[in-house]
Amino acid sequence: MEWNIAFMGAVGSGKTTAIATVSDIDCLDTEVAYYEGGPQSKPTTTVALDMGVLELGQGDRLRLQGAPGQQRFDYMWEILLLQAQAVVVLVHAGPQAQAELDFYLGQVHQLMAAQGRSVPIVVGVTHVQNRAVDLHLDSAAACPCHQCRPPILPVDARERASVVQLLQVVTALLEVSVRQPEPALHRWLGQAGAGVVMQ
Ligand SMILES: Nc1nc2c(ncn2[C@@H]2O[C@H](COP(=O)(O)OP(=O)(O)O)[C@@H](O)[C@H]2O)c(=O)[nH]1
Ligand SMILES: [Mg+2]
Repeated sequence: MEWNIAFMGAVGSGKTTAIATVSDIDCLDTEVAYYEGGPQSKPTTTVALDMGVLELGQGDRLRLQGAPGQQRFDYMWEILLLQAQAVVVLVHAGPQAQAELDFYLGQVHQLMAAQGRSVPIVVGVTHVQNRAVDLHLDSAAACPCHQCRPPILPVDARERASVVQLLQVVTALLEVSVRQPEPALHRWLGQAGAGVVMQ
């Protein structure tokens, strides 16, 4: 069985790094130098996608697909989300984190709704080392139903164990969504307005 996991998030949030850190194959990446401008911390940017594979054993694998962070490449977001069975949203810790989270979660919910689908989402907060970081981010506001509350975990995209831990949460949610197909559950929760937190 193969599962496509889409990595979304702003430029510099760690998508390319996270995929390269855990991939069992040499990653395909599409890094190019900025034409102009760009953050000082980062000389290149992803223009199409990152692609890695995490082998789960017995022929099962996660295909890890990183989206470009820049909004001008948002046509790639739609293509990757069309194929995704789950989504990881990476957010760079800091004062802009909630706005980034709202924006990218909002995009995921919107594009999934347009496809009539809903998939498990996990949020990873990167760049949290050696800092007292407030992880009290709210992942519920971005979905119109206000019931979806994707789990939020700190992650170091440079450390294999940390990214694997994040992906274990993703696969656990995938297993649940196979047994209880999430679009149906999502619709039911939205209609019922039940006070149930769906993760
Ligand atoms: N300290 C720290 N640096 C990170 C982390 N994740 C990524 N980086 C660094 O941040 C920079 C941008 O990461 P990159 O993967 O290119 O971000 P992308 O634009 O989302 O693909 C790189 O120099 C990474 O080494 C993290 O969790 N902690
Ligand atoms: Mg990248």
